[in-house]
Amino acid sequence: MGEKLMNFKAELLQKIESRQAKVAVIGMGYVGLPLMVAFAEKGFTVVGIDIDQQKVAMLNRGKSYIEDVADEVLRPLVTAGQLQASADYAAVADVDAISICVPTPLRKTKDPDISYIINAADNIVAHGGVGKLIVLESTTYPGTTEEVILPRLAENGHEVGRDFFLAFSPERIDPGRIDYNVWTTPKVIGGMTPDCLEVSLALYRTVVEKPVPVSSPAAAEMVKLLENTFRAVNIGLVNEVALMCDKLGLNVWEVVEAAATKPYGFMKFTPGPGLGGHCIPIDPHYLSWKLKTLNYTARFIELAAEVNGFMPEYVVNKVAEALNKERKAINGSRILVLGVAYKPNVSDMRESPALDIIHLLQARGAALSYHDPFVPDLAHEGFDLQSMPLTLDALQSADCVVIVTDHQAVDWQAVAAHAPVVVDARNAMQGMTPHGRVLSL
Ligand code: SAJ
Repeated sequence: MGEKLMNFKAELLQKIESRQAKVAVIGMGYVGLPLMVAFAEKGFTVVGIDIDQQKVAMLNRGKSYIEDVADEVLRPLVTAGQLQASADYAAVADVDAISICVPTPLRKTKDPDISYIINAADNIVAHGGVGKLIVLESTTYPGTTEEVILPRLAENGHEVGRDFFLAFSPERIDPGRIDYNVWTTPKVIGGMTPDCLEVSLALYRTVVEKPVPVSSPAAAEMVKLLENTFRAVNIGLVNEVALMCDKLGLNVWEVVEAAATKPYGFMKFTPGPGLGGHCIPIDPHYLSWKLKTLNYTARFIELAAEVNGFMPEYVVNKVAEALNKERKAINGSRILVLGVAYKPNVSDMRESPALDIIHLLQARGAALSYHDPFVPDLAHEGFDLQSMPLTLDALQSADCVVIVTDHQAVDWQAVAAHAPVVVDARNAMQGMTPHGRVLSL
């Protein structure tokens, strides 16, 4: 090993060991902010970089904008000068390690949009990306680190593992989860070279109880996609079981609950109105897109997307069926959508199936309203609604209440007691004594 590498690596390991290393986190969202706090709490000096000036200003005032990070945690770290934020990439110039936690959305064409990752890499290079450890955390297709990031960092003859270290480590931050945090969630890490792996393990070992080394960044990229594709495919399976139970005249909720009594070899997933969120509906398409470039069709991913994508229409068909039993049509009926966030007890609307359901009902002429304690306003292409209070009158005057997201905060007893017709896409009426007609998935 060359003299230069020996010094660079030894120096970086020493800085990490002594907590003298300065860490930059690019992307101060639900992944980046908790990671910044974790490093700062361990004694590192941390700078967050984000294009959102509001996030930068709030963080520098010790104010959190992420539900999982309390002001009381943030403020002392900012006051102590251990944590700061900047909208200027120049801040990466004098740091020793950089974690990239920027979004990886899909384009309208369902193709990966890695422009945020590329922008981060180009800015790191522009501000002297050499002599640092760079770890990509954003979920992306296998090969991104090696095929997209590495060439940019290796410009001007810089060599990975000698002039800079490069690794991939998928984020596993689950907003709202309290049983696991940054320290207790094992973290997979794949380095471009053995020295890259050694240095990234040394850094992450300070904030993660169980780092999990794998053989390459591509393996680490694939691990994350397996994790979330596993969910999308199993949710697709249980949604298809719901469609099969409907044909068989069986109660899918009873079937799932009974299957879940199997103490081994089964993992419970529940049917629902479709697949929402910023991870599960998106990540598998990164994998299927990459495999398409290798002339391989990821059949399970595509089939799960088809089944999950049909569920909003299936729910609307159930609404039509329920109203038909009352000799009513959707057209002109007052329909109250109950819960619009993408999953219970969160305010996040990204990819929420409620949006599809509302569009479909609107297209069939429904007089729409909604209630969601976490979502006061809902402005989307073609509609601009406000959450209405869940009063007795709102329940009694609706021709049909559609339960799309079963937030714990909702008074489900009142819904059962006063709603004349309910379509229940979440089994929220389980155990209730409904006053009116209830159609479940
Ligand atoms: N859903 C179902 N049936 C299920 C589970 C989920 O219809 O049995 C629906 C949800 O309503 C939602 C969508 O699928 O619309 C996704 O739900 P999710 O429970 O997978 O929650 P997410 O999207 O917040 O996924 C995150 C992921 N976390 C990370 O990527 C770090 C995922 O890996 C976690 O497993 C998941 O949280 C979790 O378990 O909460």
